[in-house]
Amino acid sequence: MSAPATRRLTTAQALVRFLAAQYTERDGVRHRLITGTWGIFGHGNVAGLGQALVECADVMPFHQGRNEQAMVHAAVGHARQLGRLSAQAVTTSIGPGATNLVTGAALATINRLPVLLLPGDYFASHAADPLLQQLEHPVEADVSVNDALRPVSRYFDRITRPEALLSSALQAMRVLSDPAETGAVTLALPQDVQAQAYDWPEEFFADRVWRVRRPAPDPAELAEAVRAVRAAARPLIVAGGGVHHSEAEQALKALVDATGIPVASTQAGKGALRHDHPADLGGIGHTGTAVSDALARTADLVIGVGTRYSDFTTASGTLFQHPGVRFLNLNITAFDAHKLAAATLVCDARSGLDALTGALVGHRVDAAYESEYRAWKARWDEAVEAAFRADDDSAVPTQTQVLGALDAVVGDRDVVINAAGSLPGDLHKLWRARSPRQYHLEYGYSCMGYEIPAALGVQQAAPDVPVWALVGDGTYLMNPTEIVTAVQENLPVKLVLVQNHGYASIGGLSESVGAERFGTDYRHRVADGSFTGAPLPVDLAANAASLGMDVLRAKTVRELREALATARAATRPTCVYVETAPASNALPAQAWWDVPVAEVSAREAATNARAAYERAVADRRRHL
Ligand SMILES: Cc1ncc(C[n+]2csc(CCOP(=O)(O)OP(=O)(O)O)c2C)c(N)n1
Ligand SMILES: [Mg+2]
Repeated sequence: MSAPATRRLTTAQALVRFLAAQYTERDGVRHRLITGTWGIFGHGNVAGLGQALVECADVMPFHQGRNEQAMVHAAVGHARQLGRLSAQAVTTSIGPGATNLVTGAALATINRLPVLLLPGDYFASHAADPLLQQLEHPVEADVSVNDALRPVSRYFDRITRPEALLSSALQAMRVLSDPAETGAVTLALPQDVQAQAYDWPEEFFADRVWRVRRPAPDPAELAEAVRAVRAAARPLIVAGGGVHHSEAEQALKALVDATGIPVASTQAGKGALRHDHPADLGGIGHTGTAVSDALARTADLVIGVGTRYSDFTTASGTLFQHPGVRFLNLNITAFDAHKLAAATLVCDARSGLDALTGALVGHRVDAAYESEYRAWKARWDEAVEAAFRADDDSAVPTQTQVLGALDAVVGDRDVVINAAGSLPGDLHKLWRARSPRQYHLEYGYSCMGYEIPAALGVQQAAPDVPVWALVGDGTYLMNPTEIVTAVQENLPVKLVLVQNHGYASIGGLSESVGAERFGTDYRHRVADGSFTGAPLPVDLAANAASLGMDVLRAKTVRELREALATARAATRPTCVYVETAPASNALPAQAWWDVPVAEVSAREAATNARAAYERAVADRRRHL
C-alpha cells in the first residue's frame, strides 16, 4: 500500500489553498464561500500569509485595504449583498492591526453576517518574546491582544501548530456557512506557525461544499402557529433581516397576498416587500412610520420573521400595547424565536413562510382591518411625498429633500447604504424600497464609518449596480480611508456626503434628554470655553477629492438633482457633496426610545426631560 498523498506547504499556503476550495450550496446553486481576502501587512503576516497570497494569487483574489476595521466593513457589506452565501477573509499583522478588527467583528456578529478574520499572533514558540507590538501579560502567558476578539467571534481558535488547522479550518467554515450561527470567525495565526512547513494530506485541499440548510418547521409548532394566526383579529408581521438572508421575499409576498396580513419592517428587514405593495407599512418602531406604529399598538398577534426585536423595533418595550397581545416568532435561531415569550417556529424563513401559506389556505384577515391599514398607508405615502418635495429648486435642500432627490434618480436595483446619524431614521420612515437588496442599513451596531467600505464590498458583489454610500459629515470624518481603495480597485461607488456641521442626530437626542446639545456641534471654542463659535472651516469635499474621488458640489435642490444623475452614470468613484438647510422637514418619531435621563440635576433642562422620561417609561410592558 502506498503512503497517502501529502503536499508540503507552509501553514499559510495550506490555509489559502484550503479557502480557495470551499463552496456553499443552497437551492441547488453553488457559490464560492471565500471570494477574496482583504489585507494590510506588517511583520505579523507579511512573511506568512503575505507570501502565501502572492503564491496563490491565481486562486485567491487579494484586496489591499487602508484600515483593518474598514476591511471588515467591506467584507460584511459583501456578504450581506450575497445573501451570506459568500464571505471574504481579512488578514492583519499582530497588535494594532489585529485589535482594529474588534469593532468590525462585533458589527458582523451582531448583524449575523459572516467574515473570516485572520490576525497574526505572537510566536507560538515564545522564542523571541516580547515581539514588537506584543502585549505581555505577566500572569497569563498565552494571552494576546487577539483574545479581545473572543467575545465578538462566533468561533475562535489560535493555531499554535500547523496540524491544528486541519480540524479548526473545517469548524470555521461550518460556522461561516451556518445560517443560525454565522458571524465573525477568527483564526489567530502565530507568525512563526504561518511560515512553518507541514506535510498536508491532499484531501484537505479537495473541493468541499457546505450546504446552507433550510430547516422546515416542526409540525407541532406549525399547528400552534396556524391556530394563533386564525384566532387573531389584528395580526401584524414584523419582517427582519432574516427574510433577506433566507431570500424569503417572494414567500413573504405569497403569504401576505393570500391572507392580507400587513408587514412592518425593521431596519434590516426593510424592502422585504416592495414599498408599493398595499400591505407594506414601511419601517416599525422608534424610527417607524405612523401606520406601522399605530398597527403595532393595536395588534393582537405580532408575527416576527427573522427579527432580533431590538429596542428600536419595540420602542424599548412600549410599542405593543394591545392588552392581549401575543407573539409568534419565526426564526432560524431558537435564541431569537423565544424572545417576548413567543410561540415559536424555529426554522428557515422561506420554509416557515411557505408552510404557513400552505396551512392557512382560505384564511384572510377581516376586510375592515385591511381597508383600515390601506387608508392609513395612503395617508403616510402623502407624508413621504411632502417630505421629499422641494417647491423651490433654487433653495438649499433639507436632508429629506436630499433623499427625495436620490429617490428620483435611483433605479430598482441601486443599493443605498447607511448606518448611523440622522439618516437611518429618515430612511427608515421615508425610503421607498424597490427591490430586496436596495435598502442596506447596518443598524445592528449602527457603526459610523461602515458606509464607504461596505459600498466597496457591495460593488465587488454587484459590479453592474449603482452603489450609494450615504454619510453625514461626522461619519465621513470617522472613516474616509477606503475612498483610496475604491480608486485603487476601480470601483465606481457613489458617495452622498451630507454636511450639517456636526452630530445633528446626537444633538437632537442630547436636547431631548436634557444634555443641551453639549459636545455635538462642529464649532470653534469661544471665550467662555463652549463650542458655540462659527462652524469649523473644514472642506470635506476637498478632502474627498484629495483621496482621489471626482467631486460634485451641489448648493441647491436643482444642482443636487443634476449632480446625483451625473454621479449615477459615473464610471469613477464620485462624491456628491451637499450642505443641508438647518430647517428640517423630517417627520417626528412615532414611538419612544429609552435613553435614561439624569434622575437628579441642578439644571432645568434635565429636570424637565426627566419628568417626560418618567411618563414615557411608564408605558413599558414585559411580555411574559
Ligand atoms: C463609531 C461610532 N461612534 C459613535 C457613534 C454614536 N453616534 C451615532 S450618530 C453620531 C453622529 C453622526 O454624525 P453625522 O454623521 O454627521 O450625522 P448627523 O447626526 O449629523 O446626521 C454619533 C456620534 C456611532 N454610532 N458610531
Ligand atoms: Mg452631521
